[in-house]
Amino acid sequence: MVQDLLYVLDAMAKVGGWTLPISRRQQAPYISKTQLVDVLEQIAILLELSGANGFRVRAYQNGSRTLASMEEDLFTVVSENRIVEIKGIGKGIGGLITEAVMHGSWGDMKSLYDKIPPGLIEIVGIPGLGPKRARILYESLGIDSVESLKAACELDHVSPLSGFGKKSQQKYLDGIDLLRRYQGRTRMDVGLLYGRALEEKISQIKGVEKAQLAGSARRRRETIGDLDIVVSSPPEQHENVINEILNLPGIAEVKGFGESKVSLILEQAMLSNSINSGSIDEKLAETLIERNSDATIDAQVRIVNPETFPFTLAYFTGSKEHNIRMRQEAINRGLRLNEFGLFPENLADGKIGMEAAKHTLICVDESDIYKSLDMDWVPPEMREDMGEIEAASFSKSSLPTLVVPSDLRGAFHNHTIYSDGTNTLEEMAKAAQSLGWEYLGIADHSETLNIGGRQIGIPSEKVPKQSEEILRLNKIWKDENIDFRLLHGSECDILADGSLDYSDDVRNLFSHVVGSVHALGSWRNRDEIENTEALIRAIEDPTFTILGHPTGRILQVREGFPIDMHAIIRRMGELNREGHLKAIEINASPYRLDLDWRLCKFAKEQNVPICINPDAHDINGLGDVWYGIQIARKGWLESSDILNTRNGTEIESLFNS
Ligand code: DGT
Ligand code: CA
Ligand code: ZN
Repeated sequence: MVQDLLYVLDAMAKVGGWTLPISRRQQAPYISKTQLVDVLEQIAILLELSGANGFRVRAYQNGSRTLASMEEDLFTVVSENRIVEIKGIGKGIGGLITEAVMHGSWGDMKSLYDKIPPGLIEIVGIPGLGPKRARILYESLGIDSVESLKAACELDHVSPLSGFGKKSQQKYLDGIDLLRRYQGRTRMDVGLLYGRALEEKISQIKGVEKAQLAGSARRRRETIGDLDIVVSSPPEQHENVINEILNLPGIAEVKGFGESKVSLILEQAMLSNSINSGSIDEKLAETLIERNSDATIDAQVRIVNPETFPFTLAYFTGSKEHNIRMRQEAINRGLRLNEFGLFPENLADGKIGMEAAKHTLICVDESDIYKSLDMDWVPPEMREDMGEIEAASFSKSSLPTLVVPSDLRGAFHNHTIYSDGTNTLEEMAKAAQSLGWEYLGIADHSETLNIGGRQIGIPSEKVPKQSEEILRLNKIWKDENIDFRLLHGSECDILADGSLDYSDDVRNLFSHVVGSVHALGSWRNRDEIENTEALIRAIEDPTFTILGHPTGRILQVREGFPIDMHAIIRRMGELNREGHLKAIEINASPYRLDLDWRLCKFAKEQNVPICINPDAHDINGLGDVWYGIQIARKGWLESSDILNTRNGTEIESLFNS
């Protein structure tokens, strides 16, 4: 079952359906065994969806399975023309494999891939719903997406079909539900959007003194399970406040409520006409609404008396691990700490909840709680029991002063219409200036990057044109005494063997090179050691400046490739100590947030500078740095640990040296 779900999730992840792998290799074998195993399996499903006969479908299923269990090296077998001698691989499939391995092409398979609606691929794999049934649903009811399947089941259109019935229909609904729950967590940007909307709506209710987001959202985890909101209100208002909350717009379902707690499922309408602060949020809300996303998120709301609020807020902010340490600190001082207060042991005896709360030591805010335990207030992002308890204690008082968004003076990794961006150099520059930045690093894609056969990267011969345009713009600003410059960098592909795209001469034209892996296929099919060696090779190149989105992960969609990130950071540290500038980026796109926050402290200890890069593909994308800052804070970083807090002149001279 989990296998089924993973399979669907993976299929759904590939927005727009499946695509045939494109080789990035310069010579055979162009396509790896793992890639072929996947493709053959996909072809079997696509054939079944398109109504091909069962014999053909099974041939591809068998082919995939046979290949997966083949012990001999595929390239050797293919080169020696022995592939059709393998039991389970016929002439047709043998030919397909040979063509893919030796030439990297797929015959006429592309038309099969193009023919099937992506939504149809998504519904295959919902428990009990294979390609055969998906095809019947498509032909008889026009069902071509998870959404349309859900609607059809709810309207009872599926059960009358011959061979389906009420039981199957319910099973699909349960399956869709399970799928959503399994996907379960929500990206930080979307979670915060819902969280802030609810926070604001509750704050405006009469009788509410304060409503504040707690939980993983307040700790700025990269994904959020459910929202936790703590509400402060005088006791005589609680009943009314709860009623008002239950009547807010945008609630898909009330899962339960009591005297001090409401458990909700929020839906998209929560975002409509919510008074949101900041343009990033509004943009995202619009996009979600445009896509008519039926994403929902759970929210737990706790209503407490004003004097209890700081304790409840601290408790539900977590993390659980941090709370456990805090409780121990309390015990060490003869105190008891929970969501209702901080009690001297003897006073709290035998009393629970609000009854016990009467006996608490008084704390007007969170910092009072920490102070009572001889500690500095710990910023919520750091409450993960990763050393903050020790650093906060009065005996050390060594918590870092965390970086804030206004510390940034520019960024190094952004795209324009020269590659896959949608704004011009000038438009991007204007947007950066309006953020108060002193520089904007342009790093369009490099030559080899193509998606679906379309070249995305800038061909070598067009690089000088971009240089000239940047020089021209920089001169204008200089003449006008405006402290702003574009930095002409490149997001240069790191090829599978660790070499960098473009010739040395071309790469030397750039002010900085953001080296990134994009052809994930071969990196994900290799082991950690090979990948680590290849990446280190890339980093050692004299033109290499910044490691872009280090693992290539897309949150909740795909894992990054296997890599020993500690080894990478260690090597970068050595190179920095030898006088080279080798920085690592926190890709601030909320889809990536890569480098992971858990590795930031290590990078800092190794003296590897961090860049917070929005990887913007349009002017609005620049705002993503905010998410990068949250992650940097979560990783204990201070302004001085971050390269793009330096001023424009400093950066210019650093990149020139
Ligand atoms: P999430 O929702 O999975 O993204 O993560 P959190 O951290 O929001 O966790 P959640 O919603 O289960 O609970 C919110 C906070 O409540 C959690 O961070 C710490 C506190 N908490 C929950 N359960 C426990 C517990 O069993 N022990 C302690 N000490 N604290 C807990
Ligand atoms: Ca939570
Ligand atoms: Zn990239």
